Amino acid sequence: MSAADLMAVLIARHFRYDPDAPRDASNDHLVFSKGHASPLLYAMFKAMGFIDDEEFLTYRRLGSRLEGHPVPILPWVEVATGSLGQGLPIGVGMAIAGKHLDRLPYRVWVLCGDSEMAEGSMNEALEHAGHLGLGNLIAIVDVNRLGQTGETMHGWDLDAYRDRAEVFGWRTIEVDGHDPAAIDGAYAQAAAPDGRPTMIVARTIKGYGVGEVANKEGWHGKALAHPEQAIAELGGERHLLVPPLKPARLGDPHRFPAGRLELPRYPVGSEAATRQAYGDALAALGSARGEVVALDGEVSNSTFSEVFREAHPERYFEMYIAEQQMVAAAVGIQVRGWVPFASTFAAFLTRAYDFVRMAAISRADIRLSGSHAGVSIGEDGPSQMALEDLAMMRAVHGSTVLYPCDANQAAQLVALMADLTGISYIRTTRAKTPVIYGPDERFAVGGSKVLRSSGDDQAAVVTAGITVHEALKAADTLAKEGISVRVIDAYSVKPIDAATLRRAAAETGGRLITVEDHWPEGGLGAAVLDVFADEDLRPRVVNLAVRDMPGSGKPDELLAAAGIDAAHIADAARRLARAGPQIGSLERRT
Ligand SMILES: Cc1ncc(C[n+]2csc(CCOP(=O)(O)OP(=O)(O)O)c2C)c(N)n1
Repeated sequence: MSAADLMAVLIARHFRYDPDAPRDASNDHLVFSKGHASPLLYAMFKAMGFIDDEEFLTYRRLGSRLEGHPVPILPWVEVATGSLGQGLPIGVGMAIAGKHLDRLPYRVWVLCGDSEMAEGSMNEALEHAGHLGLGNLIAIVDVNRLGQTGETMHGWDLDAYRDRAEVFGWRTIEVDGHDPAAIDGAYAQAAAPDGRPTMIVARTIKGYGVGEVANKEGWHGKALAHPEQAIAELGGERHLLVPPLKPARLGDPHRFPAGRLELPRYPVGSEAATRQAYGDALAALGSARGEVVALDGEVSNSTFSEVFREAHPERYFEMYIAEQQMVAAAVGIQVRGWVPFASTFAAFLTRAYDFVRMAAISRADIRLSGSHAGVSIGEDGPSQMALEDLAMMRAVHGSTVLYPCDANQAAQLVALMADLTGISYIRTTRAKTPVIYGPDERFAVGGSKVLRSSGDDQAAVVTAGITVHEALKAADTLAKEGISVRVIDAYSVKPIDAATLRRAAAETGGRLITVEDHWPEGGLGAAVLDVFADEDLRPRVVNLAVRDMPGSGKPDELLAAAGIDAAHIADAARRLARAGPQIGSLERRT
């Protein structure tokens, strides 16, 4: 109710939108950063004629499109909100798409709560929007003084919000959020671009218009005790229809040139880092497909997204050290059909995890690249080592998790990612690794490669990334001792190649070793165990993973210290070979 007047004036006089063509490039965009104000959003949909009373009253019921917080299963909702502090950063992404990619003057309106302005991500958004001069972005801050449990840090001190925005280069307009004429004037001013984003700082009253709750604490998210009285106070039952203003046709969105895909080719036997291959492949993909866009968190010379930046500077966005804003921008950009790849050290993606989680709820298609995986980065020490990223990314609904071991494989997987839906993640390695696959070798999401096998394998080593090379060394050593082991490169950690794992379990008498440069929780070993958890017959799985807190050291030293190098793999295989078959009854199934 605090923002109802703000939104009423918006839809009646300023918001340009064609509900019959919600993906039309000429439409304005509206994001409810305060997603919990969904009753207001759905009331707007009712007023604009998108939904009827009957549907409105299904609010929050099982199966209803009108969930407690907005989700894009509704055609007029573009991104999910409800985790506070996300709508404005995503709006920044949409505004980037408008200004730099589509190059169309549609506007992005974002309704923010005052309490959510305390989120660090809102400050990232303010700074980026100011820095980029996103004149197409209008934030409306509903300063109703109250949050969920009491007063916000700044109460009705509107200047606290205004000053902060102005420091970041925003134009600001303070307004009485219950004075329609003043609101109308503020929107008109905001819509006249001056190269700066605009913040409308509106003084409002929470629960406005209903005496029982107006400006009172303790009513956040609660149902009214006397709804009939409230309806009477608000002027009685009415059925206003306020169709949105049709947008003027803004023209065709800008398109970047496209050509043939020519992925980089690395000679077998040479050495190259998979992070280098990420950058090389992304640049090649950018030449082939004009819709590919790259973002990076100020480490492009480490992740190698700098190769893309040099090749396609107009489609590269430096997000500085603001990982939440980086992922949010990717989500906002993909709303308009662009294909974003965002990269940073894998360890620092943890910082943006809530944005990744929400991106899945947004049904967003984004691609993430995390470099510097695991202890193998060496001297920089554990603050830079990603040791939980596989677990984190596997846990995202509908995600794809890829972990290449060589440059040609990495390049092919990057190309595959462009056409994936949902959240896809590629984990890359700092060190150069031997190129073992030819440039024409093909890989598939859900696939794996069996690199060593015989009819007499006494164990199977399942691994991915840098430890594939350790496993190959171990297999060669063991072969000289007369012990053959199978080596499986499980580069698709999710979905994992369950059929190949089942076959390996059956053909090695149930003796599997998983090896990963990651904590034992939630990574590759866990993915392998998941395959067998509910099987009648389960193999024994030895999980070699990083178990103690690593320090600095040479990569080889750290792999050895963590127990995931060739020597440790060989030891584990010898033990299993000595132990004999672990599940003889597996034969029944094979
Ligand atoms: C990140 C996050 N933290 C906490 C919450 C729980 N929560 C929902 S609404 C709310 C208060 C929001 O206050 P404000 O942004 O001022 O909105 P308003 O008072 O207008 O409802 C809180 C803390 C949340 N949804 N997201």
